[in-house]
Amino acid sequence: MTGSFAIASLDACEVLDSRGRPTVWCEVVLGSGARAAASVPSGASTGRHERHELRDGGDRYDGRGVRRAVRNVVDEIAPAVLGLDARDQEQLDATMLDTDGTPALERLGANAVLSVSVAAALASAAATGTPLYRYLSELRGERPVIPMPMVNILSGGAHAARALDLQDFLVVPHAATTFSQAIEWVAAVRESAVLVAESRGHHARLAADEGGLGIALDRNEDALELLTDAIERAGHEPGATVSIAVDVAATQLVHPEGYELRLEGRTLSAAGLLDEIARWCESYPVCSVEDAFGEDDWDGWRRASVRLPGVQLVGDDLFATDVARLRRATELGVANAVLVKPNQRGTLSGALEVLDHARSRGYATILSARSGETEDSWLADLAVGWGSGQVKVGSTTRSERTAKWNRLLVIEHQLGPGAALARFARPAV
Ligand code: 2PG
Ligand code: MG
Repeated sequence: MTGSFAIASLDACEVLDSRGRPTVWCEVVLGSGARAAASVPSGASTGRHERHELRDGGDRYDGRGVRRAVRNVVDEIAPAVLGLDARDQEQLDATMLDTDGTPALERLGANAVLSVSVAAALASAAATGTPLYRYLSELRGERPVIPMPMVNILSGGAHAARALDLQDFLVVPHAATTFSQAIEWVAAVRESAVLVAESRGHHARLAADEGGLGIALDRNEDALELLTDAIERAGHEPGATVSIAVDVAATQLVHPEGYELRLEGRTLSAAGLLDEIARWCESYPVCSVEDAFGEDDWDGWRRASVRLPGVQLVGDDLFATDVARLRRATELGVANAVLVKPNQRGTLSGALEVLDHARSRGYATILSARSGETEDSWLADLAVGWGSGQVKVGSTTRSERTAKWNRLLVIEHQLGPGAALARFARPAV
């Protein structure tokens, strides 16, 4: 039996992500002949604490080639993992970490390691004749649950040539009772956002890296106002059925004197930024704020956690999908939700460890794509199989985004009337 699940061969090559930059594709073949492939994503607003993404340097693709990472899969990882039982994800991932030998996967590259980690899980699922989401939920002995989507409508920051300082203005359709209804609501809000923006004289047809609208507004707050109006125009009561989530991505705003809002020509102290965010949360239907402070501003984070107890406070760069950083936060009472990005960590077992730790401490979990993605949809299966509760994939346009939403729509269809959509729970005050 083990023989048929034993890793028989690995193959890898360089493919392109949605920004036209190289990324790693890997195929795993098992003893039974079952095979599966996965390609890995890449961020733009990457945190300092993420595992290392190995790039070639040199002239090709402005130094962004991944031929070394590809070679590492074939020359270094393959000899170490051939013969291992692909169902034993922890052993496979631990073997790759050992083979690398550095804390941040600097030698082999987190991109190389993750491609094998994911393709092996997909191959194991294929060998058992089950889709990945079901394979993972059965391993956990839990029912598959469809995550509540958090969907990008307006983009700024590193994803939209800094049209706005804040990176993502998203919506959470929390009163939806099915996933398909949730997506339908969100798509209507996006359409409304275009109409509202155009009625105010803005050009609103340019899509940013994640498919969100890139609109040149005068103030960051104008995006909150526009989004609130768009929710209303789409037939919803802002805050009652659909609310706003913001990813400040504040690590990108860090300035020697605090946090710089370049669009508005002002620099705020950490206390000033917190006042501003608190005011936004009072004036607009904001239910979730991600990376309100920089990745190492533990004091700012602590103050925000005291001041905004009823808001979902999500750590992305702060945690970098690292369990030690999450543990520190849970001990200090910092944040109440964690963004889980498998490529920040480099392995599926590492990402699942963060998810489980967060859950055990009552933190919400949001499985997240990156701004550079491929047409792969394994993230959708992870979100359902691991029961992450929420998922963040970008906008409802661009194929690398719709690949994930469409996969979730198909999973919901296949689960039939029993398909459960996770509820968005506001943090208890
Ligand atoms: C984020 C992600 C996705 P990036 O900051 O949450 O929106 O962006 O992949 O560029 O880090
Ligand atoms: Mg983020």
